[in-house]
Amino acid sequence: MFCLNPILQVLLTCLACYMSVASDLELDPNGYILYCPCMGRFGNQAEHFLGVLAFAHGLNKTLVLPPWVEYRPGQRESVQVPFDTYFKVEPLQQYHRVMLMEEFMRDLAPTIWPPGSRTAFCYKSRHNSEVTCNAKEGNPFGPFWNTFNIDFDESAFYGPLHYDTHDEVNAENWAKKFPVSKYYVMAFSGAPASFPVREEHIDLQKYLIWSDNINNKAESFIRENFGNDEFLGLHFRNGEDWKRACEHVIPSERRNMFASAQCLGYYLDHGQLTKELCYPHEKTILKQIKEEVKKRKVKAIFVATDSDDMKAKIMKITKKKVKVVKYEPASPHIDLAILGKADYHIGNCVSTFSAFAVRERRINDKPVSFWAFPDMSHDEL
Ligand code: GFB
Repeated sequence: MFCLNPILQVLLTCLACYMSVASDLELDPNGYILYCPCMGRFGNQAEHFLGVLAFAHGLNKTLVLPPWVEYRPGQRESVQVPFDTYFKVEPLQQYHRVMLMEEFMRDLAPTIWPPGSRTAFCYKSRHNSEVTCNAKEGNPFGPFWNTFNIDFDESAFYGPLHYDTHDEVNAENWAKKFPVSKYYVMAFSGAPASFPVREEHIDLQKYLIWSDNINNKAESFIRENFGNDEFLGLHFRNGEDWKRACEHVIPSERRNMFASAQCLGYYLDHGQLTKELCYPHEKTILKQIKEEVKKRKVKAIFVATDSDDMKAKIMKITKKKVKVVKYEPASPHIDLAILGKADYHIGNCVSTFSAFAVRERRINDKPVSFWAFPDMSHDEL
């Protein structure tokens, strides 16, 4: 276990003074939080990220920004993409102290978190028979930490503590159980955050600003394809994995699934989860597009999708009077950036990918709407 004894604390203070002069990097006396965004793809990881940001803020520790975990066809192991490939770091610093994991590992870890002193944090052991987090077992766990040559020497279990640091007693219990003098760097084997994102953390999305690279590509695409014309952004989540996930919807269970609170409300105040909301019928989709085009008088549509863009069908129902385009080669992040900027929008209420664009749009007071919402099951399709 990595314990900071008084002598080491003095040394760290001296090191902090030296480093602040030498490299502009000051050590955070309250410590650091690292984590692996080991669950799901971008939408899931983004929901977790907002919660972890709030968690680090609540515990008043620097959040080390992990790379995004991605999966490439034909590659067995996950690929780690630096956080700032997609988002700027500075806007996050307006809310809380953050630094890139690449910088933390290069500049700070050799002194404050050297090999031999690394504790993995998890709620409870990942296998009942062993008293360890097994933080590197499986994909993406192993590849994630291996990206930085990190091995763990100890495990620390934080159950039954939870992530809600607005709860002052809980926040105090974190500090009592894991005092900074003993646990200066806390590396979580998974995101210390609720999934899906808690309602009170949704607004933190305002600190997630697209990198210049993503933003410029989205803006040039919009300029080249739509000029100054208004356009409607559509998100179709219609791949096979999604179809299978939606088969698990059981309306009588009366609960949310993935991001469905974004339209149904966290307490199902605006309706029930249905299969149609999750995987809308093609007729529902085409009917909604037709109505939206008529209502908004748009001449252009942007389609983002993981699978079927439905381009031919959209052109048919709009009698080829509307330009329909998608971004190529496919890029989830540029798709999201364009969806965020569209004048009007229809997304999938259950998808956390869709939810990313919806949070951004709501923060910027742009209209949002969803497939098959409000409940269209009684309408004639
Ligand atoms: O982002 P994500 O966790 O959201 O996973 P859901 C969906 C992934 O599909 C994205 C791709 O990260 C993208 O890689 N994808 C989806 C897209 N829509 C688009 C799009 O419009 N354009 C592009 N280029 N790519 C759920 C997960 O996905 O799917 C669950 O939350 C589970 O963990 C379930 O895996 C089956 O929430 O939509």
